[in-house]
Amino acid sequence: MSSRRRFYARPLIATAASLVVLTGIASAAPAATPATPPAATLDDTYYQNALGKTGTALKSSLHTIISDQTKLSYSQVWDALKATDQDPANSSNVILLYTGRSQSKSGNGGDVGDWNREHVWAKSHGDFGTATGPGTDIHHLRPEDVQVNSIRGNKDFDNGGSAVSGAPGNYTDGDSFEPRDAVKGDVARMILYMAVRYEGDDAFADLEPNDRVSNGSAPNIGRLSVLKQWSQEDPPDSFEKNRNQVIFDRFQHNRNPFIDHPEWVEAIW
Ligand SMILES: [Ca+2]
Ligand SMILES: [Ca+2]
Ligand SMILES: [Ca+2]
Repeated sequence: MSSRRRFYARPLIATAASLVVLTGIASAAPAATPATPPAATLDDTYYQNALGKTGTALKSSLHTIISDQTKLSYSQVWDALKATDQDPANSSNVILLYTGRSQSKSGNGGDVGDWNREHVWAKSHGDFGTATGPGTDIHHLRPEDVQVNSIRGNKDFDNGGSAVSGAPGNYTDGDSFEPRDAVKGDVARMILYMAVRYEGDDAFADLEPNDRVSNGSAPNIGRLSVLKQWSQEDPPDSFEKNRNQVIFDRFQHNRNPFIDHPEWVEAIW
């Protein structure tokens, strides 16, 4: 028994010794390490046709790139938002856009205290409703408290107003809504994504930002100058970037270019 153990032990010791020697050789001669090909970046692949462009040429190129997507039904949006907006600190919850509240994924619905599906590009601006299309595009759909969603309504975005009850840091007046600082840039980049994605070449209106409030049912959302400022002040963070990646990997297979390249806001507008 003891001789067998020695028999099997010897090769193990020899192997360990060889590894030490090999490690020494590998570190002395880097060429011996198998070469890892550099990972292709999004610029090499997804955005390659947009690079180097600006203005309307960039917008047109991005429109073509991001229009290649899977489209969800409005009922599929519920489950998608449970993944895209999951609380990084609690996988049972989602984070609500304006309130910032972490709330149970299962607390969705239409009653007071529930969360529902906020259209950041208000669906009456261009009257696209909840048919599969802009109304179900989760790049601009976010979980929000039912009552706060109702207070935002279809208002354009601008600075100013009175504090919104139940949503610290948000303000509103008769014609506009100002989200809390942490999501100001997110809101801007969602609006600008919609402007590039929807150009009137499908069954829906050409959505475009302008510098007004009170756009009503026109396919416009303001105010562009304020949204540009918000995008600068609140650059993409890990939550927003992760959300873009989850949409790309698991749901729509398209991206929000302004999260990947915030400088393209100024390059187009
Ligand atoms: Ca206002
Ligand atoms: Ca943010
Ligand atoms: Ca457009």
